[in-house]
Amino acid sequence: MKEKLEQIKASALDVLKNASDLAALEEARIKFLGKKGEMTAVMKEMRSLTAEERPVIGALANEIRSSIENHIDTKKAEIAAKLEEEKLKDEVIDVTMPGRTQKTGKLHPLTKVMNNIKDTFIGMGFEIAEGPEVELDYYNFEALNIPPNHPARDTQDTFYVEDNIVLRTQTSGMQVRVMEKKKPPIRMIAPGKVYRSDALDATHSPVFHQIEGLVVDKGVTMADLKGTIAAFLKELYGEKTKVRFRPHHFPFTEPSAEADISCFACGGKGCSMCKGEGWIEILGCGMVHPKVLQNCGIDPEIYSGFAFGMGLERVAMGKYDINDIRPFFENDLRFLSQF
Ligand code: 2NM
Repeated sequence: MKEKLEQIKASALDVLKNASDLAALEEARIKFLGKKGEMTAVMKEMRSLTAEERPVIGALANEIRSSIENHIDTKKAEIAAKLEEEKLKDEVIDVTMPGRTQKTGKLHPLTKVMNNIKDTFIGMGFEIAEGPEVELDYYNFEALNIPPNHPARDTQDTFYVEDNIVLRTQTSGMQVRVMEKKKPPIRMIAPGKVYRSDALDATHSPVFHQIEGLVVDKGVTMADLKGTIAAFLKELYGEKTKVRFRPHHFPFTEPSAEADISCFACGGKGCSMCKGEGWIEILGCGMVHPKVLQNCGIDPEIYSGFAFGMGLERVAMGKYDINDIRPFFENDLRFLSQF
């Protein structure tokens, strides 16, 4: 029996030496020390021993059992240490490595100029009204005193969705909606995309942005129009900017005018930016036509108002010295990241 025990020990130590993972260790423990293992099998034979032999073999068996246990524990610690080391190697972080910089996004130049203009009008007590780009003929034309045969309705200019539905060619439909709903005083701007059936070139795009504005109250005059527009343009282009008004015609305003600013490039002397004129055309405006007020349920005998409209792209092109409208819509980062 002594030999058997020594044999088990030798065989166990051999198996343990080659065990390379925790599963192999557990397998060895069951094989040698388990309830149905080799040691247990030998211990069962103790009964056949004499009273003198029993304690001697018993002591040897205990010694061998604990020796195998010790070997298992040592090996277990070795394997665990190796696993830990491999794990740390995998997770190593080089804190001296340069970080990956996150590129910050930027606002589109049109968004910047639009925000600027909105802020200026909000500062003067205007509200912002936004609405549908697919618009009823009534709101886009009819209510604004644009009669059925007016050239502005020509299919050359307007995208028709259906007989009486268009892609809005101006944001004025929003002014009509606000006048229908709200009693004066009204101070509002309507910013947004508008559509015209134009071929794309350096100065035309079938989609562009407009900001239109409207003020309606008792006793509003052309002087209010001129003062408000001049204050706005000086805020946008600088206090030194001069503003002039020239007579013009729009179906929805009477009288109508166009506003020019003194050239921001040459200050009015004449240069390539203003084509030698010294002035740059910026917006259209006028006193709201009595028929338009009436169409919207506002009594023109009690109330009067002024309105204006401008193209955002044109303002941005002047501000940033850009001579082509197309890059605004091309999403080329080499262009967009400059602003
Ligand atoms: C412009 C020029 C002049 C305008 C008029 C109205 C309304 F609804 F009150 F009649 N809204 N916008 C207007 C006036 C627009 O754009 C060049």
